[in-house]
Amino acid sequence: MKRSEITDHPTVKPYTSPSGGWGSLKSVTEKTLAEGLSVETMQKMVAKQNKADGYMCVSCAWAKPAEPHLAEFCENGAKATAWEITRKRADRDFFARNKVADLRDWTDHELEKQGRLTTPMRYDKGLDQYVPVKWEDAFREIGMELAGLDPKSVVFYASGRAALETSHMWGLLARIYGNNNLPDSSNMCHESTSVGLPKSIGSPVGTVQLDDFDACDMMFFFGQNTGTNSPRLLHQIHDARLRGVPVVTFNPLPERGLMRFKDPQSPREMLSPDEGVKMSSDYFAIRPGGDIAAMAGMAKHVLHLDDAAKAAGSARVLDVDFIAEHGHGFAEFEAWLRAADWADIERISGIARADLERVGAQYARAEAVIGNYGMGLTQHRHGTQNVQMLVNLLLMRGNIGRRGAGISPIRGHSNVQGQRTVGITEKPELAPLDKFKEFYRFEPPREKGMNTVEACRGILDGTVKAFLALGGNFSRAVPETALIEPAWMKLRLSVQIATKLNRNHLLPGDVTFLLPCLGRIEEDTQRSGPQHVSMEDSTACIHGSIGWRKPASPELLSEPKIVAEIAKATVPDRSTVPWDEWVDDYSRIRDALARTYEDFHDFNERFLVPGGFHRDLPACRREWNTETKKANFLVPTGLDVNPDIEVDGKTILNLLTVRSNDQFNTTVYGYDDRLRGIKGTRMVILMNKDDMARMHLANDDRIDLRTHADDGIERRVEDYRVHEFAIPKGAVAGYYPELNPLLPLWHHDEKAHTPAAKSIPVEIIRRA
Ligand SMILES: Nc1nc2c(c(=O)[nH]1)N[C@H]1C(S)=C(S)[C@@H](COP(=O)(O)OP(=O)(O)OC[C@H]3O[C@@H](n4cnc5c(=O)[nH]c(N)nc54)[C@H](O)[C@@H]3O)O[C@H]1N2
Ligand SMILES: Nc1nc2c(c(=O)[nH]1)N[C@H]1C(S)=C(S)[C@@H](COP(=O)(O)OP(=O)(O)OC[C@H]3O[C@@H](n4cnc5c(=O)[nH]c(N)nc54)[C@H](O)[C@@H]3O)O[C@H]1N2
Ligand SMILES: [Mo]
Repeated sequence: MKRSEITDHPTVKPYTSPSGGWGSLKSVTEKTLAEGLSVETMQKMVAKQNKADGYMCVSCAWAKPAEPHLAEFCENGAKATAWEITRKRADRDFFARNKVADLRDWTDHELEKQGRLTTPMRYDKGLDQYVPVKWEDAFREIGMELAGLDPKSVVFYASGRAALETSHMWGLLARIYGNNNLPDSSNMCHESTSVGLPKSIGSPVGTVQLDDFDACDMMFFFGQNTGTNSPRLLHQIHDARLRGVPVVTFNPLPERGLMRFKDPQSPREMLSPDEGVKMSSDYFAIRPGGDIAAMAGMAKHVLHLDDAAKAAGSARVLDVDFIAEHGHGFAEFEAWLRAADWADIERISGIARADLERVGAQYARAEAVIGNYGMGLTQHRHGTQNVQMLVNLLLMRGNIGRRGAGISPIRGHSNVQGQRTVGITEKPELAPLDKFKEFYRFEPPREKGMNTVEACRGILDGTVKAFLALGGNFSRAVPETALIEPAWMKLRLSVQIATKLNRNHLLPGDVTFLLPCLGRIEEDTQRSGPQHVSMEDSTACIHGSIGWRKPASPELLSEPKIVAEIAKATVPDRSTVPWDEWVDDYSRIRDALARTYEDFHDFNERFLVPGGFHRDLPACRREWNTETKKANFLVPTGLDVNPDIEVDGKTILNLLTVRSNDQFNTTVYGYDDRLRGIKGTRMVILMNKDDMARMHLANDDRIDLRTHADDGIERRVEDYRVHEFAIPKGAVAGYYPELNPLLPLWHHDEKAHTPAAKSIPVEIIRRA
């Protein structure tokens, strides 16, 4: 099998049907059947997903309601489930048949499509194959290897899926071993949120809960593709729209889910011939990177309306009481806004002043506003400032810590937020190290560990010697693929705990293990019986989850068991962590979490309550854990989020890398992006028709892309096809992770180090 990214007749046509609707049901059914699953299995999956007595969906982190719909799942949740519980297996025979070098030619889709990993494997250099290894031998050798390395040269990565219980153990393992090298997928994702929000409002996470969506009277969506990436949130938007709530969306691409939606759970909508509900009252095709400018325009208009109200002696438009009691830095922010030039705002955002004034006036009338956002804000050079500017806008009218209002970062992986809550962090000040010391009698390291960008640097310069991955596909998800991949193969030790085969597993170091684990949907039975695990959703609610599916192989171990065994082999007797007792009964890990984190008190009693329990966030009750003890208005350094990137919109264009409707991060389910009308390919670059005309390009013309950077490194991807699309002039879009070779490692948010995957300066080169 060879790389075959392009089918014979790929097509790109505008998609005019609503999201949800029949297209969604058809897509789910096809994917489920392809994984060899029966109708009964599918029914069981529907009955259990996101229910209090069932399992938490393995796809996105969106909130799970206390009173779920009968079918509390969505197109992509169902696909992710089918992908995990597939009947296909990448078993011993598969690895005996295939050399690793050959597998490196396969696509991401082909690799994962082989099915679930079944057997622990060790890489054999002589054979260039993975061969079965006994679990105990694997653990012993990993422990011996780690004992011989400087702890500072070892990385413990976590992708955001593993449960709170496993994450707690993973963080302890790293610290007992001797480092805080705990990068998380969050470093590539909402780190701009985790760094930005604490400075603004003293909370690292969003302040809204599900019932706020019932009480809001306006919503913003900045750079978040709800229909694909958190489809269950479409229900909240849909219901708000039926109540007449304005939803104002800023997105360079026409994302179908935020335009039209038919609720697959509403027979009336499904049977009606109309186009579904109009999801955004206004949809602005903002220029990528134009968000601070657009927000400044609206905020400027709020000031203008407030001036007029003051002059007329009528009720103020600014929430002056809130600003006086809770705000800090408003005067500087106001001065900055007044000085901002409308011509710059229009040019940088690509949105007309009249439009920004119109929605600004709408905002000024609304009493309870939610600011939703995703990667379109966080993955820029000024990602953190983007987030803080949205907070500024909300604070002007007291929209934080009030029912129906708040800041709403839409998180990615199903427990990515929770991992950060329980100590998966490279920043020592964010973990309760003193408690770890007291409870487990070891000396936790106090130096800062490596984040994702720093771990990549260490891999490139050879200072990182070992990489242990609790899930994920690190080498594929990070920037600079072409440099990272060969450097990875120089590692002394690579340990990958995974459910499915991916490209990172095919980059062996000297000593390499592939350790297959149970998925969350599977029964996890330990000495005390069937085990629950838990996770935190995007709205800071913590839920229990229990699997029901028979494990994909009798050889699989649970993630907590694997982590415990690595710990016992690596750091025996260096702490009093009761690894075995914890594995026997996960409720003891939850007791340990309850002791460690105040928010988790009575954890075992509360975590199975329908809807989960909410972590206590001071910002929600207007207590501000910031240095000023106030909610801070923070002045951006400029209107442009990528000021130092030379995108002239002529030869150098701004590439934004996005997800298709047929993928979960580096997991590629298929080659159709139904909601963007793309069929049969991922090797496509979407372009504005005027740019195409200017460059004399026609649909289906073949091109290469090259990064525009003067650092002496040639970054290039080859043989893409261009296609006309509704995208602003000067911008192009294509799919992650294939385009990651173009993303320089240094091109990241200046404060949070989130790779700036939405603003890569590129040149287009026509192929002969
Ligand atoms: N089915 C599915 N679900 C997923 C995932 C998946 O891959 N598949 N991934 C999960 C993860 S880990 C995450 S982090 C989330 C990601 O979910 P999103 O935050 O939706 O991330 P992206 O798909 O990268 O899309 C970002 C959106 O921002 C827009 N955008 C790009 N640049 C700009 C800009 O400068 N300004 C504005 N306003 N918009 C811009 C893009 O057009 C796109 O619609 O989804 C999670 N859920
Ligand atoms: N250019 C560009 N790059 C990006 C992004 C972008 O928008 N553009 N987005 C970034 C973002 S937001 C993120 S979050 C990262 C994602 O980075 P990662 O989280 O590292 O990547 P995933 O693709 O989610 O990982 C998929 C793999 O996880 C393993 N897996 C799945 N389920 C389980 C499980 O239950 N347990 C274990 N142990 N393993 C499991 C499977 O083997 C699967 O192959 O990528 C980032 N990279
Ligand atoms: Mo993410």
